[in-house]
Amino acid sequence: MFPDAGPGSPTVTAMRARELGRKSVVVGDRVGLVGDTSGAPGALARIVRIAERRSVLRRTAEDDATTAEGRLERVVVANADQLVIVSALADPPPRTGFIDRCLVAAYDADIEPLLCLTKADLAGPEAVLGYYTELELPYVLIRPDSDLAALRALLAGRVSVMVGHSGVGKSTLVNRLVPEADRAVGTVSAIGRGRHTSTSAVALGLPPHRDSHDAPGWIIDTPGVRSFGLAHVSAESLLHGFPDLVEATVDCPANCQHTAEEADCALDAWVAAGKADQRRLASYRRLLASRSGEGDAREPERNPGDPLAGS
Ligand SMILES: Nc1nc2c(ncn2[C@@H]2O[C@H](COP(=O)(O)OP(=O)(O)OP(=O)(O)O)[C@@H](O)[C@H]2O)c(=O)[nH]1
Ligand SMILES: [Mg+2]
Repeated sequence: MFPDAGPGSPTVTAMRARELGRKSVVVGDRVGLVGDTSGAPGALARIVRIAERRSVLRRTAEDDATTAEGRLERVVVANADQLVIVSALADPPPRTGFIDRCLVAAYDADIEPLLCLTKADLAGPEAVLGYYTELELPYVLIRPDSDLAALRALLAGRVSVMVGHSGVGKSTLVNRLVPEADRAVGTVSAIGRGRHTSTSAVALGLPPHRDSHDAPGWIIDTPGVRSFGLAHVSAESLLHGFPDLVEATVDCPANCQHTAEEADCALDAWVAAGKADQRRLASYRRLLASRSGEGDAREPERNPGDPLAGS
């Protein structure tokens, strides 16, 4: 009932059938259709079933699950294999706190992360990559004139979703990957904030990859987000976004909360011994704190040490 849309298959217009009740259909869902699926002009099909989701990428408006905003949970996309975390190296500046949040969301949803650093023509990647040295985080560097071979190879045959702040170049990249995509591209204002050019998530079929006989895969462009709320992720699961720290916690006392107030938390010794970056531990603890409403709600994804941090 959920066959793959092969190359050349028609684009079908479909409505959600009433029997789906309150279940909503999100980008990436595989659905069962009835009615006119010919794709002919004016043809309308109905979505009568949603297949079980292989993965669900969620985010909340805020981190604090005790507030109404915090509980407002959005499904970003279903069935993604790969989370492409798009961060510009300048204009707007990279925020490792934001990237850390995306990593938590990816590991929590069992989706593989890929760091995509755009605007490499404007600034070097050293500061960002230095922060992630301890992680085996795959990354690609993008500049306007770079050939996209490395990225294309990583996207081939998979469903990838791009997330990132507004103005980092997600739609620009999608247009390069899928020339007929024709996604609107914005200008970045002087203060480095885009104006949220894209307003909805759209999945686009990738062109076939020369080294792969699998289905070519999909890339999903999403609207820019200001922050990536994690109220839906338990305190325990937050740690999974920090594979460079997780090993240390086997030496923690039982029920250790890993906060700075825990006198015997093994994470401090781990960092002191040079096994992980102190800034990563600080970022993890900042996430822990923001769950209980103690964090800085204004700029939740800014870490000290980021360009412009503290300004
Ligand atoms: N210098 C430089 N500019 C780039 C690069 N990639 C994108 N841009 C510019 O950045 C601006 C924003 O690009 P978009 O593709 O609209 O950004 P977006 O991430 O889709 O933004 P939203 O849709 O608002 O989330 C445009 O003016 C692009 O031309 C790059 O690699 N280098
Ligand atoms: Mg866009």
